[in-house]
Amino acid sequence: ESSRIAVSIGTTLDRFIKNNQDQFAYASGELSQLLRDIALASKVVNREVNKAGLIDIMGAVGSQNTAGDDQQKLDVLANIRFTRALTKGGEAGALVSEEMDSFIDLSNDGKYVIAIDPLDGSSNIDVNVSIGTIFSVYRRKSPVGTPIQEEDVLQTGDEQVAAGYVLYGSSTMLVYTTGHGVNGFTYEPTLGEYFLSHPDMRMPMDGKIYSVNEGSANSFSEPMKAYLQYCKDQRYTARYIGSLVADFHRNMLKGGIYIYPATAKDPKGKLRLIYECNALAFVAEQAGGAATNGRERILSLTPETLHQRTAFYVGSQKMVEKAGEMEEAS
Ligand code: AHM
Ligand code: MG
Repeated sequence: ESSRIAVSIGTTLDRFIKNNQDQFAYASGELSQLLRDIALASKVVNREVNKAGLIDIMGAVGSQNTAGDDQQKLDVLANIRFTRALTKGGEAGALVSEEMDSFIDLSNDGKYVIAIDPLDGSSNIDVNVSIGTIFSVYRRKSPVGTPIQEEDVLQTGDEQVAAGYVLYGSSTMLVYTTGHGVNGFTYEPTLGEYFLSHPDMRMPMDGKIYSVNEGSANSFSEPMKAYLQYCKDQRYTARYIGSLVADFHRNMLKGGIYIYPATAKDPKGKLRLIYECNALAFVAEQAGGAATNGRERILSLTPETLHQRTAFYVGSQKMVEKAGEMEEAS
């Protein structure tokens, strides 16, 4: 516990990052700058998200992203904002994004690799429901100044040096970890600052909320169906926004489990390991929660491709364990 980050309330994100910089494994200041860049881009995206209902930036632009989903204009904008913010500083050597087929090699001396879903939950944009940004930071493995290799962009989640998310909700929040616990910051729009609002976040060990798209239940595995029945027998509460960051965040605060299992449509699960699951798995574990693919820890999985999908079970430790036990027993 002594390795936990030092916190004091009334602290801006900038000050917090500065105060805790020496906790980072490689305290060169570059990781701090990356976190500041992400925070700044999220403020710009937040502004666009808030304006989305007012001006005509909504709707598909006619392109599809790699996963074949309709790409909304706001997704494109968010991708541009984050890409710009992360390429300018020189700290990032490569970028992986949900919105881009392959990774970007920034051919610079950047020591870090960033994986990002700039705007997740895109089906919720048009209907004014919460959406989020998810990010992971890795150290690059190949020497700086040489071309980015697969080993740089296909790292296991355990190798993340920082990860987090931004939730564009009733308030905008930035939640992140550098491997020393999890801290949450709430955006004050009139001041344009994030303030530490949720120091040292802990996910309840157990909970009573389950978040699954039960409309697909007919195509779930037998153990998964059995787990859903178990949730009902326990009289758990069903909550599903369909926006991963928002569902995750609620369950982190209240105790619960989010599951996106294998389905007939997505036999390997829908969510992407590198830029959706790993970051939330890191945050969950750092907050005392757990994340698996039903059987194995998400953070121990070795990705084979950039846009690889995985089944995702994340949330309160006891709930993730229970769902896993039922899976194992099958
Ligand atoms: P996206 O990356 O295309 O936005 O899809 C990811 C989203 C998650 O935010 C959410 O948890 C899930 O897809 C919902 O999927 P479904 O509509 O199949 O329940
Ligand atoms: Mg996504």
